[in-house]
Amino acid sequence: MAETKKSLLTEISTPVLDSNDRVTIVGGGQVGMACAFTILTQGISSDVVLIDVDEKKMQGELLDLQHGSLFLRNPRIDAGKDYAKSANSKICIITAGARQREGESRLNLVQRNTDIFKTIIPQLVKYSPDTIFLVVSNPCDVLTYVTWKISGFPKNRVIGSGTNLDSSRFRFLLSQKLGVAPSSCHGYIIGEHGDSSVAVWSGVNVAGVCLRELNPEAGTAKDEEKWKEIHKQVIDGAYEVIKLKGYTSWAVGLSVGSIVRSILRNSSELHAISVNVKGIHGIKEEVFLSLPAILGKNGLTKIVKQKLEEVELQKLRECAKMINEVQSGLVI
Ligand code: 6V0
Repeated sequence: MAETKKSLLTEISTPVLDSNDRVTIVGGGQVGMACAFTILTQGISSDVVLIDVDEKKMQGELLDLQHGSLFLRNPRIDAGKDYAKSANSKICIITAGARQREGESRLNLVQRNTDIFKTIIPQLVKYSPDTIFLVVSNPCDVLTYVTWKISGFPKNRVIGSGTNLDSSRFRFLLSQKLGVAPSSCHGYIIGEHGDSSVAVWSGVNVAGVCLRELNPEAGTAKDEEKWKEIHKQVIDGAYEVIKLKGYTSWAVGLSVGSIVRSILRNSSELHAISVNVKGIHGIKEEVFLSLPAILGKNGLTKIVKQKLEEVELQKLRECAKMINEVQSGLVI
C-alpha cells in the first residue's frame, strides 16, 4: 500500500473482488448503453462490464458512467474489447450487431448478425461457462437459437428478450385506451419479436375482467371499436421510433433491465421471453419464440401453458414454421 493510504487504513482482511452479480453487455451501442444505464441506475447489479470492438468509444462510455458512480450506489464498472474482463458473469447480454435501417425488417439482419455471434459467443463461454445468455440483437428469436447452438448450453441458460418489449408496448397502448395504468392492464404478445407476433386477445384483462367478456369481437376484424389496431401499433412501434429518432433504446433497455432483475433476485417473475418452444402448443420445430415464462437464478424455470384459442395457436405454429425456414438457410 502507498504510504498515505497505509497511514489512513488498517487492513483487517483482503477485500473480496468478485461481487457475485456481474452482468456483461456485449455491444455498447444505443441499446447496450440503455441496458447498462437501466441496470446501474436501478441498482440491479453492482458489477457491469461492457464489451465492444470499438475500444475508444467504450473508454469514453466507461469514464462517463464512472464519473456518475456517486449517484449509482458505487458500482464496479469496466469496459473494453478484452473478453477476460467478462469472466464469471452471471448474465451475458448480447446487443452487438447491425440494427434495422429505416423500413428494414428484423429478419433481414440475420446472417450478418449470426457471423458476429460466431466470434462473440465462444469468448463469453470461455470466460463464463456457467453464465446465462440473454440475447437482444435482432432478429432476436433466430439469434437466440444461434446462441443456443454455438454455446451448447442447456435450454434454461439461453433466452432472448423476445416480446417482453412488445408486451410492454401493448400494455401501454391498452392503458391509453382504458385510462388504467400499464401495470394494471394485463395482456401478452407472444411468438416472434417482429412482424408476425401474436396478441393473446383471449387473455387481455383488467382485475380479472376479460375484455372479451365485454366485447366478444375485441381483437378481431369484426370489432367496431378497433382494438386490433393496438396490435398493429405494437408491430409498427419500432419502425415508427426508428423513423423519428434513428434507433430504439430506452424502452428496450428498461425491458432488459426487468429481465436481469428477475434472474439476479431469483424472484420467479413472469416475462414474455424467447425460449425453446419445441413440443409446446403443438410446435414441432426446434425454434425459439416468446411465451410467458418464469425466471430465477438458474435462468428459465417454467413456461406458462396459456389457454390459447385455435386462431392464436395457428398463428403461433405458422410463426414457428417461418422462423424454422429462416434458420434452415443459415450458416452457423
Ligand atoms: P448500434 O448502436 O449500432 O450498436 C451496435 C454495437 O455493436 C456497436 O457499438 C458496434 O461497435 C458493436 N459491435 C459490432 N460488432 C461487434 C462485435 N463483433 N463484437 C462486439 N461488439 C460489436 O445498434 P443498436 O444498439 O441500436 O442495436 C443493437 C441491436 O439490438 C440490433 O441488432 C437491434 O436491431 C437490436 N434491438 C433489439 C431490440 C429487442 O427488443 N430485442 C430492440 C431494439 C434494437
